Amino acid sequence: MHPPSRQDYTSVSLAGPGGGSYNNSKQWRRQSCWRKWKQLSRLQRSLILVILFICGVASYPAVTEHLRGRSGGVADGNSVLRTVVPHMLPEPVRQDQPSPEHTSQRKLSKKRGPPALQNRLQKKGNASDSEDKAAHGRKEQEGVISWRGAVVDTEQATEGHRDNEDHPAANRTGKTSNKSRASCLEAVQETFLHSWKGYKDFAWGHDELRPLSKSYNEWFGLGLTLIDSLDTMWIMGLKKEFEEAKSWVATELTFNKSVDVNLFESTIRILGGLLSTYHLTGDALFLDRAKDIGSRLMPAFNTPSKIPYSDVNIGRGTAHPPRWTSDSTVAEVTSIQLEFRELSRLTQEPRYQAAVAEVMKQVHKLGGKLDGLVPMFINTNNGQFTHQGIYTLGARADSYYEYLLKQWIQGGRTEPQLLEDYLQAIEGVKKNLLHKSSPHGLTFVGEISHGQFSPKMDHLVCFLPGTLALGAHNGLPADHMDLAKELMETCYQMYAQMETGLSPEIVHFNMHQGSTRDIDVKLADRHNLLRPETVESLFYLYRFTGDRKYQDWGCEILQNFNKYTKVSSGGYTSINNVRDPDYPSPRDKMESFFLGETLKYLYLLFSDDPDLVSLDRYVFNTEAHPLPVWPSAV
Ligand code: DMJ
Repeated sequence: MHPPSRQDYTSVSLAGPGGGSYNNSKQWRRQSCWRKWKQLSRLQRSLILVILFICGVASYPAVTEHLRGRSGGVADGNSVLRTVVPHMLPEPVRQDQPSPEHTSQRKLSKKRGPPALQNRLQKKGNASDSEDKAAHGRKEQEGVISWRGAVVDTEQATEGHRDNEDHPAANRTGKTSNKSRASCLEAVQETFLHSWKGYKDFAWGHDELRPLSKSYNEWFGLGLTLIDSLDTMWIMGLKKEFEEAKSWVATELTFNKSVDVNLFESTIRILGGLLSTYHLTGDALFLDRAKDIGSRLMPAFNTPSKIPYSDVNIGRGTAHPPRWTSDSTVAEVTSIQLEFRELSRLTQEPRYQAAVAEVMKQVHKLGGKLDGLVPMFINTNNGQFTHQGIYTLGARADSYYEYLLKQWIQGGRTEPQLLEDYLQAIEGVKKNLLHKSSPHGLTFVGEISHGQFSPKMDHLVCFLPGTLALGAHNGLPADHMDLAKELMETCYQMYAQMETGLSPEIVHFNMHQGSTRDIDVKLADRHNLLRPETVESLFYLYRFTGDRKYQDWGCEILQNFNKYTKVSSGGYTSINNVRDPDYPSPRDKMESFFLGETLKYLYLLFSDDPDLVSLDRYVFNTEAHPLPVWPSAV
């Protein structure tokens, strides 16, 4: 890593071509000016010099910003001169000017990939560049405001293409040209390959890459990033990389080791990743491995209440709660169902499905909910909610809501209890957690803490627009889609209003009149872990509305990941400070979900092919691994 103070500087020559040759009239004008200057008193000359100096200083930041190619100021109007990005985080590839790497990658992408997926990379939208520009121009005249160069309509989300109309890519409200969008698709594949290079060079077979120290981090010791990435590579058509990873799974991966794993994390990443790769490839290797890890996780359910423990030793077949408590996290015990239900269907062994269905049954019956909203902890001895009083759609509760809807969809919309709980919870969100910020009226989902509303929203909550849109697509009330669009705008603003264009982990919304900005970020919450939730929702919203602005927003986010989190030797890193573009302070960790989720959703967002993992045939688990909607249901 280069020291933070190390900076690159651009030298700018102001002398234009032919600037040195003057004709006679120019010379005369210069002489006459000089005469007039000499006629002024000393006081007059000093005054003019002072005025010129002040003008020069005042215009300096704007000039340097312009020279450095930034459009628009930072969200808070802070005019502090920003210097260049630290050397270890290179500039992104510009969308409209593919680099040589870009071009070679384009060639690469044509050659690679399973036959059925190959030509999907070439597909582009229907709208012409000029049509896009015209649409954008119209939009600007209709009274939109611009934050950090992003076009935002504060009144209403753009009326997009509706579900069931001809082609989802028909709407052209976005401001990016089709050519730029096509290069976003290539750029996301390139981003994946750069991440993979880092992982392969410095962390192969280990859990997570530490890209700055060119080493790795072990969590479970099960090749987490590799397994999380399998289906992403398949979907992107990266056949060579996929085959290398597959041979590691075939020859190196073993679950027969005494290691404690977290039930939820290993279910969504490992079991989910193996099952989805099995479905996409049809290769029995992945099903074998899925059965192995699935059966090794089962001891977690041997608890007095049948609410599973958080941790399992997959080698010894023992399970336990965390050292300090006998509680499990509600989101964790209720977000393993899609995977275990699918494992039962494939193996014809009912025990997996029975175990996770029991959890849902108990949680369904429990008291202590607030209009369908659940607390964050549940006790593994007595099966009751504990630490009650906090209701959030963020950490520790988030995917409970997601899995209510997705299980209902997975099973062919035949389990009314799941739907009832989901619908009730969304009403609970509307009644208790939904508010608007000041001054721009962004709709956000806050939290209830012991009866008090808190305008705090985790980035994790940004899964909700996508989930609401998925529900509406499956016949749930149309106002779910309206809310999805409003929240999508908010999640995008959580990126666009930060100086790096990347969202912090947690934001606080201002609600009092007279606020000058909608979003505040506490010092401890300024980090970005390369999380997927916003781009996940952009993918759903684009698929269901065809509104190009969602692709544009995703493109912008991808560019900023490349600008502020890319490590030149390979890989991307989470950062500590999204508010400091000069030194975002890298954390030296690339989470497996960056490859498993973030880049997969971005790729699907840009792909424009609704059949590439169709949302009518697949349901994504909470780690972005697509599992089939059960056949009898389609
Ligand atoms: C992922 O592991 C999953 O999406 C999970 O549901 C939430 N946290 C991370 C990504 O942010």
